[in-house]
Order: sequence, then C-alpha cells, then structure tokens
Amino acid sequence: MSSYDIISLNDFIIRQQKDFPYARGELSSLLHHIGTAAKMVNAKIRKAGLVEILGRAGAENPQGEDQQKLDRYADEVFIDALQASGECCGVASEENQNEVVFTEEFAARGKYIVCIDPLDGSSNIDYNVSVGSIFSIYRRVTERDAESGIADFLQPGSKQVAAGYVIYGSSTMLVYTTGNGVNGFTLDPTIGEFCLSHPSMKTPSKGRIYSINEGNYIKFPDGVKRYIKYCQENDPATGRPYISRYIGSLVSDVHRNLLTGGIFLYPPSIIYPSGKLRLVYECNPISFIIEQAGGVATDGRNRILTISPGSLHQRSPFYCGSPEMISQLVGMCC
Ligand code: AHM
Ligand code: MG
Repeated sequence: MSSYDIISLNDFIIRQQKDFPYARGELSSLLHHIGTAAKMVNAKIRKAGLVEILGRAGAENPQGEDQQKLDRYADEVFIDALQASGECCGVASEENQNEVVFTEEFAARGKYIVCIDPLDGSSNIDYNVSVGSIFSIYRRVTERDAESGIADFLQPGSKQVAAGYVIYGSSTMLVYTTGNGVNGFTLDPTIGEFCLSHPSMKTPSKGRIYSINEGNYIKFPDGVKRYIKYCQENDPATGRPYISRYIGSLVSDVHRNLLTGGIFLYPPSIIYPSGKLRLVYECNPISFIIEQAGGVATDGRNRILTISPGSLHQRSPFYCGSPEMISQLVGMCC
C-alpha cells in the first residue's frame, strides 16, 4: 500500500460530504473537532499510569499542577472542542447535572447539539483496562437565533444525525455512523491520524459471546436468568455453550461483540430497577451504531431508538447485538 492509499478520518468525512451536494460542511466540521478531542484524551490516557507514578512523591505532578481526574479532563476537552467548532450550540454530558448551553454568539447559533459520555468505564482506568468515549449528534429543534433548550437534548435516538465511540484499547479506534453504515478508524500514532481500518462494519447475525455482569444474577428478572441458562446449556447445533466475556466497559464489550457477533445485556435488577446505562449518553448512540451495522438494540420491549427521554440522565435496560441472539432473548424474556 502506498502512503496515498491511506484514508484519514478527515479525508473520509470530506469524501462523504461530497455525496451530499447541498451539505455545507457543518457536520463535517463537528466530526473533525470530535476527532481532535479524542486524540487529546487519548494522549492523556496513554500517560495515565506514568503521571501517577511521577506524581506520587508529592502532592503535585511534574508540571506543578494537581493531577486532574481523567474523566473531568475528558469532559472539558470535548466540551471545549465542541464549542470551538462553532457548529454546536450546547452539550449534555454524563459528567454534568444539566446541559451546557453555549452563550457566545459564534457557538450559540450552531445547528447541532451533542450528547457525550466523555469517559465511559472510567472506574477501569486505574487497572489499565480499556475505556471509551461515546457521542451522539442531533440537529437542534429550537430556533437558531436563540440559545439551545432542553427540548434539543430530549429527542428520541431515531433523530440522531451521527453517533460514534472512541475505544482507548490496545490501539485507539474511532467508530462512527451518519446513518449510512458504520466505519472504523484506527489511530496511527506515528502520524497522529485516525486512518480507515474497518470500512462498512457489519455484525454477524449470530455469535457465541454473551456479555453480562453475572455477579448480579440473583437480582435479575426470571426471563434474563432463563436466557443466561440457555447460553450455558450444551447444544452443539446452536454453538452452545456460549462464551462469557464481560469487561465492564460498555464500549469495549460492544466493540468486541460487534466484530465477532454476540449479545450484550444490562438488565433491570433489584439494585438498578431501570438498568444502569443512560439512555441519552450510552444506549442511544450505541443503538444507532449497532443498527447501522445490522444488529438490534432494545430495552426488552421497545426499540431503544424510539424511546423519548423524559430527562437527561434517564436509565434504561439495554440489550444489543446480533439479531438472532436478541430475538431469542426477547422470546424468552418478554
Ligand atoms: P460509567 O458511565 O459510570 O463509567 O458506567 C457505565 C459502565 C459501562 O461502561 C459498563 O457497561 C457498566 O458501567 C458496567 O457496570 P457494572 O460494573 O455494574 O457491570
Ligand atoms: Mg458511562
């Protein structure tokens, strides 16, 4: 492959924009800024253990600053990048109680709002386990000459114009969709660019991996317990017993299952009666990607993307993955 065969994220975004002659480049610019923020967060994550070791001797890190928590850092980087883009008039983040409304005229008139989970699975970071960032982009529903309002952020997932995740794993990848398939880009650290590595990602119609926190087994609804037993039963005709894999980092669990085929489950339980995952920041963007890759995402009864959120931090039961596996689950549970 010559160096000219490399398709960077920015090249790809521009090529896609050319397919829409009336597009004005606003979404492209927004995606470009998200890619830049992801590289900044990645750089910080790659130094996480090192900073801690170097900082341990005193209360300050080598630069004389207090060590910032990484999830706080990621939140600030994404919000600043989105504001700087001028295309986004506000951000709802899992890290903040309320949406952040941009008031500077340059940003306030932006056409889009963004919902982010800046660092998902951050409890894993101290143990060098992969984490992720998740984002969704919606067209605002309020008038462009005013500031954004809560209605902009409480749209059903079917209204997303783009969604994606970044996985900070053994390599760093950005995976996104604008509703025309899913494409994955791997960060080449030698040139600092996300390069197209996984074009037109499709999930297999079935797989052999089930991902669930089985430590909560006794607290799950009976239907979910039945399905777990089904996964564990011996039946060579259907490839069972299935393989249990659970990282506890949504992006990583979903990314693996998307590539190999599988099912991810975060059901309601006695501790989390509505499940743990957040509809706006986690379930909606992941569902958009999964559906675009040929998979299915449901709360057990409803397609996730049809649910209208009542509040920013609303939780939802969440099941997603290969269509045949989800259909088996729904048949047994609901
Ligand atoms: P977070 O947003 O506070 O990081 O929590 C979300 C994470 C997901 O990445 C993961 O799927 C889930 O929590 C794991 O939860 P549990 O530890 O209950 O299995
Ligand atoms: Mg999260």
